[in-house]
Amino acid sequence: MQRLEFPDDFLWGTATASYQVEGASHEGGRSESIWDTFARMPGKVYAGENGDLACDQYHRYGEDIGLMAELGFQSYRFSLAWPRILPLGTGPVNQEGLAYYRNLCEELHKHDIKACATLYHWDLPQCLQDKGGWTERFIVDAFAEYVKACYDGLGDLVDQWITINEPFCITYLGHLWGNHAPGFKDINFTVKAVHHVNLAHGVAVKAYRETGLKAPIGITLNLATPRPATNSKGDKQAALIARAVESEVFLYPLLGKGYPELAVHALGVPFPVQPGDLETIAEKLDFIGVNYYSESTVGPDTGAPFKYCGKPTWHDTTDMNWPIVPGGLERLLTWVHEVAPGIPLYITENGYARQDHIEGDGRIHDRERIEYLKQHLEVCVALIKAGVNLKGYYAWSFLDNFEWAFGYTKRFGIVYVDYATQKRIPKDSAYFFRDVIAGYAEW
Ligand code: IFM
Repeated sequence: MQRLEFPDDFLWGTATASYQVEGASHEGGRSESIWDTFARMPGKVYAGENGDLACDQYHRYGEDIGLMAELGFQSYRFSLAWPRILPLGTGPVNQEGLAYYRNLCEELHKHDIKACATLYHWDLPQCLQDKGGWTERFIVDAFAEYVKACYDGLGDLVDQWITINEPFCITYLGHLWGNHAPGFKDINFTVKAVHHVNLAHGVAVKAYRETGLKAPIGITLNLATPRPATNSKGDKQAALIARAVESEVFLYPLLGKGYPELAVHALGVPFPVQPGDLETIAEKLDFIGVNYYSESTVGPDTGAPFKYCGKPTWHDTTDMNWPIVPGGLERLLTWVHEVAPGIPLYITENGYARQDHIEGDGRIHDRERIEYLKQHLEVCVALIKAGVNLKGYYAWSFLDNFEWAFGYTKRFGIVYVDYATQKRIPKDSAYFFRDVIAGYAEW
């Protein structure tokens, strides 16, 4: 018999993000974000889908939170939409937007669920993008103004703050590969965006400390420690470059280690660092959130932009085509634990995309997702035993939702959403979590 045993104070949560679930994109005084714009561009999002309605959580948060409570979740990680709180990007606060999040937090507390708010999960106000967005330094001051409005308006209700979700996606997917908003393909933009996102995080933490609020504040990184295909020198070097370019450019400055030489060399463009920036980025963190889904395998490629490329592997894949590698979570968190000793860690996302269908009995028997979750939770238990300071786990996602460029085709939820009716149906994996959280997880 296998048994999942977690410390009593381990925090069990589930996560979503504003543009992916809220809908009400033209209600409550919200202005347009870069994802509204991007979704309208032909060919950018599957079948021209968008987040206008999404899961309609804006109107259904009561029902959603009730369901979270029935399943026993202790924390809900959601994100605040910048265009809902400061529709002009900076300047006047939209009280209706703030009220929505105050109501959401109060509803969570009514059910004894903590509110974990991510300040930025990719929905930049379009009016700020029109001035250059993350590629221009003014964005850091704009972000400072926005986060201040959030601390002032919600500081008494938020139990855990996350400054920014997945800087890698904001910068590389949005500014280099072009498959996320704003859709650029420019290495100069990318390198500037990396530095401005890092700096915005630091400024947000600094401003938070000045408020005197006490809830913990951290960041969520989708770190990757790609593995070398073989033990050859070339493959090992490719893996080191990949880790430097994809992860260390975010993690190292946070830890006061500056930008790694290997990445600066591979990117070929200097970071626009000004005096004092590196100190600001390294403001003390209360925790690091790590999102983990998969691990890639790499080798050298002289023709590729950063001289490495992905290699095929034998692993089964999810509906995202992402290899299922639970051992990668162990390698990744062991590395983070080594470079950031003592800092509490949370898995702020982990999950499985699957072609779910309502079956004859009206339920969703998502066995593969449960298998994936079991394997990753077993790794968490092993990591904690090995001394890694892992304090909690957030399942991605609570609901099926708008999966960015894939539209609604990819279902990550532990709760199924029938988009035609907005009916929520907990999948078997939701009941699996209920059992794990209640301490019954054995098989
Ligand atoms: O849906 C996304 C989420 O917004 C950020 N992390 C990865 C998830 C799955 O792709």
